[in-house]
Amino acid sequence: MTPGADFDVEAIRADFPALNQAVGDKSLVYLDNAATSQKPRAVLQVLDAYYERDNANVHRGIHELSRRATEAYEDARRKVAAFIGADPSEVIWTRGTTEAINLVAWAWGMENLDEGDEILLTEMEHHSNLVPWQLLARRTGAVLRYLELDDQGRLMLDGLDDLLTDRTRLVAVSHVSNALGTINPVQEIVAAAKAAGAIVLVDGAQGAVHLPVDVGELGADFYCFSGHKMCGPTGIGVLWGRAELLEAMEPFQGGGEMIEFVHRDHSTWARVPHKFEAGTPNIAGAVGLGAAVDYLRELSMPAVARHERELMAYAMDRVRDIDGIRIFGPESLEDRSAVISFTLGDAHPHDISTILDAEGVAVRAGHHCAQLVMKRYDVAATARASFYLYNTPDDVDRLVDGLQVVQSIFG
Ligand code: 7TS
Repeated sequence: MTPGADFDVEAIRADFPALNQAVGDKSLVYLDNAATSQKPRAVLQVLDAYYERDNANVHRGIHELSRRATEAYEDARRKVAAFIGADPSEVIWTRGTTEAINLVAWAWGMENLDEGDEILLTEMEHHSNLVPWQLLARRTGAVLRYLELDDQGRLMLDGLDDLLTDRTRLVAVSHVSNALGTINPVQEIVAAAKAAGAIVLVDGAQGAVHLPVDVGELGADFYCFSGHKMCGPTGIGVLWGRAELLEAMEPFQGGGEMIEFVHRDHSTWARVPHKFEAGTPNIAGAVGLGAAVDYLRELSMPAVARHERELMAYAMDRVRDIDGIRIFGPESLEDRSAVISFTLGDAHPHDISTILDAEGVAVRAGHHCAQLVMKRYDVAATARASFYLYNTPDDVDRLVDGLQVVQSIFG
C-alpha cells in the first residue's frame, strides 16, 4: 500500500478540537496555517500529562521527576532528529526559527565574517532570515547580496554563479516561501554554494511542515524550523547543524546548563547540543513537539504532501477562475507549496480578510513579514490562504464563496 493511502481527512479533522467551532454563525474554516497550525488532541494530552506527572527541571535533580522530565525532553530530541534524518546531538532546541537563525548569525557569524565578506540572501526571505544578517553585516562589515525573483516568484538561479564569489561565506535561503509558496531547489543551491566554498543555512519554517525532509539529502549546513507551524506548541523550534560547525562555534547565550566548568574569569562549555541551550529550556514545548512529530510520522509526510498537492490543484483551479484575482507565486504546482497569496481587484487585502472573517474563513492579510516580496511585485500587501493536512475541498469552496461576497461588495 502507498504510504498513507488511507489518509482520512475527516478522521484527521476530528483530532483537532479547535477546527470544530463556529465563528459568529459560521463554522470555522482555518486557512492561516502558514502563520501557525492548530494542534491535535494527541499533543494537547501529552502537554497535560507532562505537567500533571513529570514536571521538573532537566539535567539537574537526581530525583524521579527530574529523571522523567529529562528522559521526555531528550526522547523528544531523538524523535525530532529522526524526523529530519539527523543525529540527536546535532539538534538544538530554540524558541523557533527566528531564534535559530539569530543563533547562527551571532555564534557562527561573529567568529567567521570579516569586512568585505559576503552573505547571499534572496528577495523572498521572511524578515527573520534577513534582519539577523543585516545586524551581523553592520557589526562585521560584511556585505549582503541578493538572488532575485522572476515574475512567477521563483529564484533566478541563472544569476547564482555571478553572485557567488570567493568572498561568499554564507548562503541563507528559505526552503519554501511563506509569502509566495515557492518551493526552492535547495539541493541545487547547496551544490553551487559548496562549489564556491560557502556554507548554507536553510530556513525550513515552511519546509519541514509540508515536505519530507532529510537534512543529509539536502546537503545544507544548518536547517531550522518552528514547532508551532507543524502541530506542536508555540515557543519551541529547532536548529539542526553539522556537528563540526557546531563544535567550532562559540555559545550564543551564557547561563546555566551550557557550561562544563565556571571559573572567576572564564568558563568552559558543555558538549553540543547543550552548549547552545542556556537556562531552563521549554521542556514542555519540546515534549509537545515530540508528540507532534509522532503524529506526523504516523500520518506519513509523503501522504501529507500528496494530500496537500491534490488540495492545491483543486484550490488553484477554483481560485484562478475568480474575476479580477491576481495570484502571486509559481503557476506550476510542482514548484508551489500550500499557499495562495493574492489580491482581488481594488479590494484592500485587509478588507478581503475582514469580509472572509465574517464568512468564517480565516486568512492573513499584510506583507507576511516579507516586505521585499511585496516591493518586488509592487503591492503593499496581499491576502493569503494557507492550507494544511486537515483542510478539505469544502474549505476551498467556502473560500471561493467568501471571495464572491468580496466581489459583490467591491463590484
Ligand atoms: N521563516 C519563514 C519562511 C516563516 O514563514 C516564518 C514565520 C519564520 C521564518 C519565523 O518563524 P517563527 O516561528 O520564528 O516566528 N512565518 C509566519 C507567517 O507567514 N505568518 O506568520 C508567521
